[in-house]
Amino acid sequence: MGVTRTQVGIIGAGPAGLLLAQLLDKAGISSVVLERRDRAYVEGRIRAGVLEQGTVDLLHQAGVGARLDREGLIHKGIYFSVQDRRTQIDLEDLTGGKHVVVYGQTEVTKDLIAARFSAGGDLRFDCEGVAIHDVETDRPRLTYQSGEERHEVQCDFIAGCDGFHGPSREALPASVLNVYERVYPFGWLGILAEAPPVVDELIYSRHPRGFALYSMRSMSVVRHYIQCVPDTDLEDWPDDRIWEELRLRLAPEDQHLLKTGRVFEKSVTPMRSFVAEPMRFGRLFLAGDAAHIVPPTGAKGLNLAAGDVHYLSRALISFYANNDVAGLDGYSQTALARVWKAQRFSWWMTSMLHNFGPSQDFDARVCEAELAYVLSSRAAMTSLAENYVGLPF
Ligand code: FAS
Ligand code: PHB
Repeated sequence: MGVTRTQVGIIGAGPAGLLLAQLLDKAGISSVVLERRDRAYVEGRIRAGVLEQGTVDLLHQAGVGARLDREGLIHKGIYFSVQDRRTQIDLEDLTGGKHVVVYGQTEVTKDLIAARFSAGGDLRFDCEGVAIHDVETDRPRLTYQSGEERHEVQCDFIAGCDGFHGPSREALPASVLNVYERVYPFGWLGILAEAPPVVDELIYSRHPRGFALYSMRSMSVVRHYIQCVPDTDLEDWPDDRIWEELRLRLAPEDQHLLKTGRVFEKSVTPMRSFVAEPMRFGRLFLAGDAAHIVPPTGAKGLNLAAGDVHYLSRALISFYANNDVAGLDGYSQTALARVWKAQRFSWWMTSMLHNFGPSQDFDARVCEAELAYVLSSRAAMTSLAENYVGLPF
């Protein structure tokens, strides 16, 4: 059995686990990151695209802001397309100068992995059967299998950054764990394609045919989504049908702006709102999708993971520097306060912009009225803008 001793054992090499390891390393705190999949899989996953300023700042603190500054696209606003009219929500004007940066999560992950290795970080891929032990003691452990060999990581703390399907949330006893969930009656069919964006910023479209989002990864690669049934079979959606649906869900005067191109990624994402409480049990701390999932309508998933890591890294640094446990003891409450605000915003954006089907006529009318009010009121648009650019940590 290979045994490693470290200060923080981290499960998962997604944005949460990698960013935590990098921030701890900058503070001289050792960690081991155990990732189930291989590096190519992790670096190949297509996910989020919009970074809040707080996330950008954290990536700079972690020493991975250079390519982000070079290649990230600063977006000063977003568009809503409703009832055949496109309206700009000027984020910078409404929030006193704040904006978002469009930079794919895939690139964030690649930058963080490269930084971990160049710092000599202990980042391990292909770790099978990661198991969590003794979190109610001051000597928690992780075990896993790699090929024929068993390994053990002895640590002071464990960070469960293993996403929605990982083992860490299950390590909380049923008597302690509270779960809050809402599953939506639709999903998003997303494509990545070699084509120019429709316009210079994102378009969120509420349309009788269903929601659509026109996003991008660069000025030559687009990331578009259409609302679809949750169990959509991609076989039913050849590229031409997707492009036609994307065209139809734009305002008539914008439809000619949609340029098609080679589709090189196609996937369906289910929609749910999910929170697990508490986010700490003994020496185990949950961060990111391991603790919460938001519908991507508010572009919050990746940014919430960064927010958790902000709080957890500060708490761990304060513990090792000053033997101060206040941050650790307050972590769950502090992180959840921000998680629930983002849950509310993501649920509100999702409810307002999606078509819930004929059985929801009253709700549909209320959502249409809500959207009409938002687009006619500076106060309402300001509230949307300050949530979209990210609430303060
Ligand atoms: P992640 O899921 O990214 O990472 C968890 C890691 O843990 C993975 O690498 C996994 O392989 C590993 N792991 C799991 N089980 C393990 C085990 N037993 N042992 C070791 N490792 C294990 N958010 C947005 O803001 N905008 C979007 O458009 C958007 N689109 C999304 C599309 C999809 C298909 C999905 C699934 C999510 C999307 N999200 C989006 C949310 C997404 O970006 C997450 O919020 C983000 O990946 C959270 O990062 P982590 O918490 O690190 O979890
Ligand atoms: C994306 O570009 O993937 C994206 C952008 C904004 C969202 C969701 C996804 O709200």
